[in-house]
Amino acid sequence: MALQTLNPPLTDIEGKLNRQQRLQQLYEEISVLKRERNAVILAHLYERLEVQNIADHVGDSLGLSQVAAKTDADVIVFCGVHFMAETAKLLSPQKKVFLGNRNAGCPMADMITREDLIDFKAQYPGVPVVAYVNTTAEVKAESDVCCTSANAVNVVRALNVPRILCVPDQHLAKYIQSQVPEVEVIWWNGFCPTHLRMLPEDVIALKKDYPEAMVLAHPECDDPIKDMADFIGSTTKIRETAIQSQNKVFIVCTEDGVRQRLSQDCPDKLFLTPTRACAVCPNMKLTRLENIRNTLRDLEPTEEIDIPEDIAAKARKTLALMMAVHG
Ligand code: CIZ
Ligand code: SF4
Repeated sequence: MALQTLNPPLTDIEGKLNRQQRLQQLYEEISVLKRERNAVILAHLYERLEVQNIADHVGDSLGLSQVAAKTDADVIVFCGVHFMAETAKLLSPQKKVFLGNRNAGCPMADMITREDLIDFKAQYPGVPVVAYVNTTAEVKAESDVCCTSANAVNVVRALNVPRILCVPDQHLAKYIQSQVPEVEVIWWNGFCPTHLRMLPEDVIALKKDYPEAMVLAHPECDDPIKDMADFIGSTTKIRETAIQSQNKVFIVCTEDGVRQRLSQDCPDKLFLTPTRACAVCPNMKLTRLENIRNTLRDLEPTEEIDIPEDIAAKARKTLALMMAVHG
């Protein structure tokens, strides 16, 4: 009996050592391949920590795509989901762009197709379309201007129009509406399944145990969570806010990668997650170090992100207009 209780910890330690050795070997293989290919690795804050830790840059999809465009890399490996790699390709048309794992898609981005948007626009002739960056290049190409969760409110204000169509996230749209009441926001009914798994009662329960905790929420969360938030913003803004804050306890209402990253960034602070179901985006966790190694090793031409030029040109315009109205 005593032996049985002693054995599992030993196996655990061996397992951890093996995993550490395997990760170390993959890190080395990736570093060599990265140099050979003159590649830059980008990781979204929702990615696994080991993926974030091998990346040259970590952040949100637009910020990462902008940073990569300024490098002289020949190859971009984007550890994130498909629309993010498309954004990187739009801003770096001369570079070869690959997803860390080609199967990583975003269910929210897939909730509106180009055809859906054409029909939506036909119902509201002349009303400009504001597309969240979480959209396919095809949907961006049918839109007037893009926005991120960080700049959405300012982009909409700068448009100075009475009505907008907002796609695909109804929750970001409702947030914009609350901040810019003078504009009528007509939204598409898309949503992020991961952000909607966070429940207000879990935030309330955590607040009972940690009344001093600061609540940080992503606009993709449902209204009751945002109503409780001390800060609402993009992943990058949430991270900056938590790092700079004097506060020691935070309830992080966004995908769990951000909480994990913050726990690594600030070991002296406590980061809690408000969900019993765990706010993990399965698509964001698809990329493993093996996938990055294989992508860099093979540079498989059929896996390259390829956007037809007529679509790319129109989609690029919507990103350019966003940057023009809001840096
Ligand atoms: O575009 C991004 O990076 C997303 C989806 C989230 C965020 O707020 O950074
Ligand atoms: Fe899409 Fe939500 Fe996953 Fe982000 S967290 S990639 S919006 S499903």
